[in-house]
Amino acid sequence: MRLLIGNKAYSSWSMRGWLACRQSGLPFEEVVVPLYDADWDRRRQGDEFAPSDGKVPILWDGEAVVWDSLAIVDYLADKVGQDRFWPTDPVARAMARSMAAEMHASFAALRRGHSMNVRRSFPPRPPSPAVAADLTRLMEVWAQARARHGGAGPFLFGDFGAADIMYAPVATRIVTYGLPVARFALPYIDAVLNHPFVQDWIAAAQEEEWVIERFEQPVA
Ligand SMILES: N[C@@H](CCC(=O)N[C@@H](CS)C(=O)NCC(=O)O)C(=O)O
Repeated sequence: MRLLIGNKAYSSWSMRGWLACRQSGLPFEEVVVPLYDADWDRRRQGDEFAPSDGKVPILWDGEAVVWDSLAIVDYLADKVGQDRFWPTDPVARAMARSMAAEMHASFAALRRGHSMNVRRSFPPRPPSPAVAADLTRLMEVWAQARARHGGAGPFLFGDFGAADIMYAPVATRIVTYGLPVARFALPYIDAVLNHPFVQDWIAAAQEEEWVIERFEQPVA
């Protein structure tokens, strides 16, 4: 398998696709392309991007091409077994799938206002009302997953899985921007940031030389 991703410092959707590949346990080759550089528009017209929407991550597996983080999770779960990605209990699995879908579709203010930057931390500032509303919703879903299905493990559904993969770049943003979260969330964020796959991603990001200025600014 070959995974095309953007800068590890900034590309949150790439991080999800890459974590999913690591979670699959399958070998894969990663190809990191610098987002939004002078070649970006030309590169995304090329064969390695077809037939995607010109965004990363994109997973190639023989003839199969999968161009969306959540679709990559689905594809890999089909390939290696759903239980590696989702809780086995159907009630917990229903919630995990819903939470992954909600992350994929929502939290727009939080995502747009606070770009991922796993290399930086900025002095905390009070969040805008829209970001505060996203954080309230985030705490609701995290609290429910932890309380109802967290069990003995530190992750949303006990063991590390697809829901944690989808929320991992939110955990890094909370730290980067010092966003206010409920106390119960702190050990969860810690567990995500200390997960070996997440640690590998962040370590590789430190080695990147590309800098995109607009992602290096604290929130206005
Ligand atoms: N829905 C896609 C979103 C992918 C996405 O927006 N990727 C960003 C990088 S994090 C990208 O490639 N942006 C390039 C562009 O918009 O030109 C997914 O979940 O994979």
